[in-house]
Amino acid sequence: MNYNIKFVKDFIQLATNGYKQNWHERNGGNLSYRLKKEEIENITQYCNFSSDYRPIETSVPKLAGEYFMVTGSGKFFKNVVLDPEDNICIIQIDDKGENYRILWGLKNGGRPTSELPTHLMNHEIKKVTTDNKHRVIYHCHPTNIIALTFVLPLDYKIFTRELWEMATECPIVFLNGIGIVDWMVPGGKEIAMATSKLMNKFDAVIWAHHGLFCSGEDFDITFGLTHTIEKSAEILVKVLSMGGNKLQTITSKNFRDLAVDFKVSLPEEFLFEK
Ligand code: 2HA
Ligand code: ZN
Repeated sequence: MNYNIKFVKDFIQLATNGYKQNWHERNGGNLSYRLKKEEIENITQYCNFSSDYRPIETSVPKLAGEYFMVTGSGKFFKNVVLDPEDNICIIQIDDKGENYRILWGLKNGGRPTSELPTHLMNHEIKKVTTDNKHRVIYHCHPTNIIALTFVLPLDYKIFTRELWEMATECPIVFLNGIGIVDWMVPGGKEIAMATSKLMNKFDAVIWAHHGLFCSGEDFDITFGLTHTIEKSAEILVKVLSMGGNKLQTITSKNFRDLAVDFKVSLPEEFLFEK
């Protein structure tokens, strides 16, 4: 592999940065990237097209033939930069959208991430709803977001509004809010279906008592979204830890004023009176 190719470098760098944020204990978290046409041309020389197809265990017909770079199941984010070829892989989806084959990587064996069904179903919905723009799906275990799922109601309107209040730029960064999936068994089609349904509307979905999924056009946007959400969650945890009595905050009227100056339209469902 040529590690100077931009998407390859960016993929590895995101894994390293996520690890440094403490979002990837042990083998926690996973990352996938949908390659562009011209990027595929630059890596075919490194691919082995004779490997067998294996079932995805869900169906993603709109991703037929697509190529993805993904982290390996059971692999540690910490190790991606040290030995990419052992920890990540490039896969291709078959023409029905039901099987994948490994073209490169995982040189010592293994499979793509255990959350492959959720990654691919999220990619499928985002490919359609963003007119082919979104290419990165990132799952991590950020401490403060997870902590909040024990004390806030698991209601996307309350979560979104509470997090918006913690940092002025939040409503600009996650204007459509954050979705929430109640606790479910990870790693299968069921949680993939619940998550991708919410990805219709949101770019970020919380898995209660587990972690966060974010979607974006590129690595910086997706990591930045994750970082912004977790930073505001950290502030909220601190506010709640100081007794939770806000003497002042950003009000619905403030948000409306912000929307005018920033020329955005904030969904009214998050601007309720409290
Ligand atoms: O171990 O984070 O959700 C990878 C995961 C599973
Ligand atoms: Zn996880």
